[in-house]
Amino acid sequence: MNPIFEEIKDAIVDGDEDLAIELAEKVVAEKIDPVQAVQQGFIKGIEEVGAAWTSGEAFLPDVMMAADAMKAGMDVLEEVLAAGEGEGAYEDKGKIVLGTVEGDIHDIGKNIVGALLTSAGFKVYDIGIDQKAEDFVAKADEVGAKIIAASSLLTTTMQSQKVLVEYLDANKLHDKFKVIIGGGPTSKKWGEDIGADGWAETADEAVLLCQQLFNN
Ligand code: B12
Repeated sequence: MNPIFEEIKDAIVDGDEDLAIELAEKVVAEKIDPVQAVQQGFIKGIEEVGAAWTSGEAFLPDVMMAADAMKAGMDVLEEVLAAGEGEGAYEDKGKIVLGTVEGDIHDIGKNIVGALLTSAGFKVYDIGIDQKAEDFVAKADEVGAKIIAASSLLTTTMQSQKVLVEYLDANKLHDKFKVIIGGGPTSKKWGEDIGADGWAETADEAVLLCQQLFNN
């Protein structure tokens, strides 16, 4: 494994934004695989901080600093990730509307899902955080997306994923748009229970899921 991935992980754990940017720039300059940098570096770092917070070894400001460092580094990588399969490739792969559900402001996982989907050739319309069911649907309608992807990191806001599916069903739009869900507290079973069309545990599984859904 390239030692830079470990350095990236440590930069995130330390909440060192400048170093995260510097290392991401090095990934770009030296043509190191950006997907590996995300998976082996950035995600590993934020996971470590998350675990430390959960066990009481880290505090909220530590998490916020790590999240900021993560964002700053990911911003640098976004362009090379988007260039993944060449310009215009998305036209063939399909359009996806992505967002974090109502009541939830977590966006690190969502952004990674967006980056990897983009890098796999999909056109991703990221509508941001704290989004209502009708906002997801309005955007999907506007751009002609086939998939709506909804992220939730809180047990309370998981309910908003259910509301999204119910909204589509109630408006007879579920044939038009498929819904996929994900995020920390969600599960395959939760996806099945609420009538979602798919669930993925990680961003790379989200890519496989979208590839399957677009082929059907
Ligand atoms: C970073 C973080 C924050 C940051 C968010 C910064 C940001 N810009 O996102 C800050 C500090 C702001 C924050 C705030 C809060 N947080 Co917080 N946060 C976290 C933390 C540490 C990491 C989350 C994360 O980014 N993980 C890394 C990413 C890469 O993983 P991920 O999001 O799961 O995403 C992956 C997959 O799930 C999947 N995926 C994600 N989305 C989607 C979508 C689709 C469609 C698909 C297919 C896949 C997919 O792919 C991703 C990549 O592989 C977690 C702890 C943890 N261990 O997860 C707590 C955690 C989620 N937070 C928690 C809480 C309670 C809060 C607060 C309520 C705290 C408070 N008291 O204010 C607020 C919430 C405010 C709100 N209304 O949303 C709890 C939730 C508990 C629960 N079960 O409900 C957790 C679990 C911490 C804990 N153990 O208590 N948080």
